[in-house]
Amino acid sequence: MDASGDAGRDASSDASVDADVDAGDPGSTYDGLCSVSLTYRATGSSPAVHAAGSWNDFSPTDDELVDDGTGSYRVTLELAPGLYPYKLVVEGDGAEPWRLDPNNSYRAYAGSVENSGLRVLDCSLPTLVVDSSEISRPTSGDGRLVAALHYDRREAGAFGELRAELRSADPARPLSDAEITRMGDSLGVSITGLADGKYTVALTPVDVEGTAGPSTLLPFWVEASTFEWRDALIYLVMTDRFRDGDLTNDVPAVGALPGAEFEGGDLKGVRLAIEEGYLDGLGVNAIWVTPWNTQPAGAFDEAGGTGGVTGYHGYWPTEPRGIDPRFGDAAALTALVNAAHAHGIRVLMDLVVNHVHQEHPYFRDHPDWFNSGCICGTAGCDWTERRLDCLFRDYLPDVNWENNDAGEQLLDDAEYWLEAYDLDGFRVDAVKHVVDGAVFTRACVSASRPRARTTS
Ligand SMILES: [Ca+2]
Ligand SMILES: [Ca+2]
Repeated sequence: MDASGDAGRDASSDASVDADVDAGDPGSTYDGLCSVSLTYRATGSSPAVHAAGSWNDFSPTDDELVDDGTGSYRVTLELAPGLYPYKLVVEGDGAEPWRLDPNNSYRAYAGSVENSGLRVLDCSLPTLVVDSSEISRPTSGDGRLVAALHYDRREAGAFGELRAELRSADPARPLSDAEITRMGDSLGVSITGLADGKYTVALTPVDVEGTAGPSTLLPFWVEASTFEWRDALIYLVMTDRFRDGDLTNDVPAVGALPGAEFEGGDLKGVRLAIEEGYLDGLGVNAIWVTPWNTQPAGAFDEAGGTGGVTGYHGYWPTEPRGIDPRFGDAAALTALVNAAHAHGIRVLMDLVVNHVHQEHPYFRDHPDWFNSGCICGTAGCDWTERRLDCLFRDYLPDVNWENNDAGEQLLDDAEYWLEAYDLDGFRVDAVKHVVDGAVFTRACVSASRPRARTTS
């Protein structure tokens, strides 16, 4: 997924399921429920349309979407913040009545049934909505961001303080008074004179009662020519085998098969190569880095049963948000990303979402988040027929993406990595084995919920 451009477009297409602005008296009347609207567009017929979801026990008659006379149907619901699987029940146009909401790409499951996912945000928190944003670079050294936003208070108090900062490879700095224009609930951002590189404007609204809302992030690049992912030259970096930049984190062999030990390559080695110009010298403008997640200490049987393999490749995560010390640490990853950005190189994280290693806390604490399928490729367990629930190995529990709690947690973790390390996107591992790849990708993008992202 693209961490910037596509996410912004997808978020806006989901506007129909965002909580509505409530014109009532804010704060004092908040009852724990937030209004949220569903819309449906009918063409060529006038069906009866209802919303059937977990909030009404999937009743096909309780919540009717009303036609405004032009074929635009709408219902406004009052729901507690959370995620609700639902379908639209459209009767009278000749097609199967129960259907996914064509206006909403997000998915949630009820049992093993795929549904649309209605995400109701916490409307007691103040939020900012991005109305527009534009990047320009009239000359080298004068990159500019101009953005317009507005304060959306819903059940929060009136607009109080605004926290605004510019993040880049340099230490973050607050935006100056000259860079922010406030008029009522409207907000303008105008930054000029930026050198080439990657930046993120982070805006956090605080209401008059002192409650801070979610930060709105505007990541953007200032660069001489517009970057297009479809034209990118992406280099796959196998970190452990690329370059050993830090001898102090090397570990002794654990008795694995030849070629299956950790060999010492690390994040620092990748950074050094970038700083020397090795990658941009090849014309590379994006790197896909094998997973840096914490891996098990020892070796585990490989598929042929002839010996052990370590997690040198990185695809056996044992922690949701940890970096393996054999690859480096948080400072090493931050330094790598900063160096890449300084060389005009995007960084893709290799996101492992199909499975975890059996030592992972999610498997220990939430066994219900995992499939109890067969081992892929064994008798009666075809790699394709059982692609969704088979286990690669018996020590690699397979995540059940039909469990909404599991899916939401893995998406939260993905978002954490993206924001904590200013990454530019993901390469999603083993997509074939995770519900529908397209659905997952859309869900991942849509998950960039209140922290709206725009522009690239
Ligand atoms: Ca090393
Ligand atoms: Ca799977």
